[in-house]
Amino acid sequence: MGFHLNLKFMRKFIFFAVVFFLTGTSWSQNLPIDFERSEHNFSAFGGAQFTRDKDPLRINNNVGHITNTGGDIFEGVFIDLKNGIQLDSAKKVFFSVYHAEGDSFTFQIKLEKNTSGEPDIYVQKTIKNSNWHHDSFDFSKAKVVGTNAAVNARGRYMRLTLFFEPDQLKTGKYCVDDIKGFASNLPPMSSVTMPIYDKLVWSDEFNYSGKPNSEKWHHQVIPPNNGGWFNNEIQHYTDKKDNSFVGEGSMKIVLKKEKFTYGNSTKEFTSARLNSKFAFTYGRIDVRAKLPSGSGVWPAIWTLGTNVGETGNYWGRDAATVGWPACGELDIMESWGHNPRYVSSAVHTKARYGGVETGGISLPDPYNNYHVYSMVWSPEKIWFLVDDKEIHTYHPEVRTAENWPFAKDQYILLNIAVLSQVDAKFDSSRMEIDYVRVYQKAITTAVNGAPNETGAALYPNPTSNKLFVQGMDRYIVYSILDMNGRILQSGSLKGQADIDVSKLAAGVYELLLNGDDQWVSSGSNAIFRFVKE
Ligand SMILES: [Ca+2]
Ligand SMILES: [Ca+2]
Repeated sequence: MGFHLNLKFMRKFIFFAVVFFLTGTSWSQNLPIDFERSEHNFSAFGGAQFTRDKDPLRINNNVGHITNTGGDIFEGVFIDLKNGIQLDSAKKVFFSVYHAEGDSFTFQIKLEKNTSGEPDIYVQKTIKNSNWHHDSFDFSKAKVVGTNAAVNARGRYMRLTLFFEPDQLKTGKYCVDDIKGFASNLPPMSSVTMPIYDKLVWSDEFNYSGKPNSEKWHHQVIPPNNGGWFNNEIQHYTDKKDNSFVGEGSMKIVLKKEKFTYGNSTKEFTSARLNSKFAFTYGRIDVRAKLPSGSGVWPAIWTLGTNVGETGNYWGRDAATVGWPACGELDIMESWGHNPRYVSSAVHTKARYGGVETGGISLPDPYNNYHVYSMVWSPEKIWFLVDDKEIHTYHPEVRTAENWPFAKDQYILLNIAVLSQVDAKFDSSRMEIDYVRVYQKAITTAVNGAPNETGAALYPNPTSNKLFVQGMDRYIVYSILDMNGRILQSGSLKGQADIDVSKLAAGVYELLLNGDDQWVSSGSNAIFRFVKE
């Protein structure tokens, strides 16, 4: 729901997303890439061609041959790495390149995490050698694709893309060999599976009549931006029953054409914006709703950090410590009337200067039919679902204060905004919400040595130095969280593993095990609560 993004940047972002959607996934394998094995096979896009063939200068050596056909300014080749390049301690990626025509050329290596949440990065330079040129790129001085901002890259990158003469329509023949870097020894990202949150902790079924239950909902009516709202919205929000009421099993939020004055500010439309008086960290939220329609009409089901300093919201009174987007914003469902029937989900954080990570789906008729809009929010990854179908995920590999403000409470917002392109004949439209349900995990209190339903066992409990985890035969990722959901320690385990907890202060903690379905039969995570003495 947040603020509008830079469209130019977004276009470039969309372009890359489309390219990779069309070209699919190449064969996964590991560094170094020396083209001596058949799996060292890149996928070409944008008109480029790739073959694995003989070195033009040295017999008995195979190299990658890339031909630019001049078909697109972003023609290139990419490969998906099985374990990725890790840029935490070692920051350099080594390579050899060769230009058949012998002219100088610009060479770029772009790295992507293949998970949303962090920008793609690149390093490039102009190379003048006519022979093989052996060099390295320092990714501590990488640039962000789209903004060209400098960044000291960290974490694991899974996709490696090569551009010769990027941003230019140029034909040419190039060779590449011996791409080396620090291969990650972490287990593949796919081992993080969706947790099952199945204990209902808060809900409103709207099985009553009248105003929304004031024990559960707060009306946000004070316009925080000089008498108005952000994003050039042209409504006031009210707590009038005309704009929000409950009956026949659902809550209605009604956007109306109606002159309304708040303070000195008069607007032509009224609507409602509700804040939940309940906030939570991690869990699943399901909202079953029918949407309003019309050009310029902008309904949203979303969450914000309770620490957002915004005048008039329910939580701002006590908890405001940061602004937007540092508080974090999770858009479970947004829809814009100018793009009918399309619903999308997005994540806003400080990491992309408030920019968004987004994904969506077109529904046949979200106006007359109920759909369930859901978010599953775990300590590592967030899934957005429509009718249980995944439409977007957010999974930064290295979570920082900038890209992951999501280890703190968020509260729920339900509203309809309206933008100036609304039809002159627009009269009113409404969102109907059948229910809002929040689920969290039923936590296993680990009994000393007794396996839980996933087959894992933890002992001793309480412990002073080490926790032994037994019962898995595959890599899993673990995190130790404090009771505020903050991750204090994480890593990967295999076999009869132990975790050093000697540095933790005495207290109660949770151990989260992100198994895969080879180990955790339900495909879910397991959470144990343990006591450090
Ligand atoms: Ca080779
Ligand atoms: Ca209901």
